[in-house]
Amino acid sequence: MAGADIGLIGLAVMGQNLVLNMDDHGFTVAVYNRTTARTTEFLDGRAKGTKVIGTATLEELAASLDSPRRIMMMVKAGRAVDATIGQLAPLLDEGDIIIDGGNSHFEDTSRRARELRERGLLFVGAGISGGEEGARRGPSIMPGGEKAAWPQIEGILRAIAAKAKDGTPCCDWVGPDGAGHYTKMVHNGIEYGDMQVIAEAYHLMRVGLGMTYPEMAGVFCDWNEGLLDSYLIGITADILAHADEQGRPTLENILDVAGQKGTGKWAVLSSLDLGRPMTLVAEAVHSRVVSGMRRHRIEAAEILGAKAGRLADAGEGFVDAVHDALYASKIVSYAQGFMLLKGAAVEYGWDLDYGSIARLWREGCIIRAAFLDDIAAAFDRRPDLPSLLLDKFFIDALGRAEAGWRRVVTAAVGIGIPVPAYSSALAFYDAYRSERLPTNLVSAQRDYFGAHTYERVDHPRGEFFHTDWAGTGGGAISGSYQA
Ligand code: 2AM
Repeated sequence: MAGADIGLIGLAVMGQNLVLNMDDHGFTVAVYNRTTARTTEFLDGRAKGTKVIGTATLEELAASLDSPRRIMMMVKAGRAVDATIGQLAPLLDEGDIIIDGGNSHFEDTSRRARELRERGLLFVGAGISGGEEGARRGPSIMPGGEKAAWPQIEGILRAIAAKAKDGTPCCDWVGPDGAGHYTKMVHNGIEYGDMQVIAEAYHLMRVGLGMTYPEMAGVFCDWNEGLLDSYLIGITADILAHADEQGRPTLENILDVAGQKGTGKWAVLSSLDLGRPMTLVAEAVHSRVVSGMRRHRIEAAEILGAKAGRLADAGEGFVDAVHDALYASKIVSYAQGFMLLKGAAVEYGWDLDYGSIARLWREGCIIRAAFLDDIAAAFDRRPDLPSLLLDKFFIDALGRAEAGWRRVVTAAVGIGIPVPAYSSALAFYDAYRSERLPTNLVSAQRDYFGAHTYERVDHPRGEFFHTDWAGTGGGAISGSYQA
């Protein structure tokens, strides 16, 4: 029964939608699911009338595929991926390709690529973003791993991917090992940040300015026509405009507790591991954590008194200032995201093309935005750009936004509206461009209590000094000078 172009394992909604998307593009897909009833249901239901081939065993799936076999897995991240690979690999031949399209941790992907390479199989970890709708109509796809697989899978993956306005598929080879899943993880972290900067704007408008829902929806509609043009701003306008059966804003019915699946947290953990600042995304993750402490918040509001008040002196142009605060914070967040990618490239020896990564996110995924063209252009101008904050376009953009950004953070602090993303982004911006930070004191403290030594402003880097701070002597560090 040879002849299928690709096999797909795992028929939850994402898997089903990718199969239908591949079928739309003329590919014959053989499918398998651990629970056969789900396969039957799919074939009799959504896949009825398509060319999709059902298989009841992995042996049958392997037998249905042309050589080299191409098999995409869309199973639950974690143990299920290893279990499936364990059963599948013995049924495959040298040069066959396994693509993990799930939300696997990049370190797992790197390990699996290594293990399968030893068995002569080509493993690809592909980050896929865009949710169920993206999977069906065209997601952003970030494949990485065994590059020898790319020519064999490029045609299918680029066909099913979203297309940017210029027609380019939002799918390109990212890099070796877990680079594809890493990029997806950074995407998800940035997504957390984008959502938080929007939530802060909503908070300021609703509480600080006392705006109505239709007014706020109008603002987001306007913003979506300009620099902030993006999927998340667009859906926020829709959400704010939505009314329930009684005509009340639907958003007012929704509990202020936001869940998370963990990829934002992974990005922040990696940023800490690699020593790269990802402060805005960290604030976004923490904001969700704080949102989950609802009982505490209710009790604290009673005991401590809710603080958030109305902006008395919002004055002219405050909404425009919120726009600028959001935009500037978003620039900082993306600058941090790309710094993290650079950190990973150094740490893991990946040669990443940052302009290309920005282009992958232009359509299909949750963070899709006009803004990504500006980022791609910045890396085109200078591929080794140390930070987006040093590109002319963003220097000018931040320069224009800065006054409004400071005004909003100051006002929010004044009336007790938390703006952790705007304020941490501003703190980062100010620290990043400070030639002299107060960290000389931190170094002195470390040397005082732990004889950790310090470097001096008037000596070359790499020379270490120690001071006998308390005049008690001792504590000399070998290889360091006594100063
Ligand atoms: P199931 O329908 O048999 O549960 C998302 O949960 C997808 O991952 C489903 O297709 C699910 O199959 C599959 N899945 C979860 N755990 C699995 C495992 N240990 N082995 C194989 N498939 C698994």
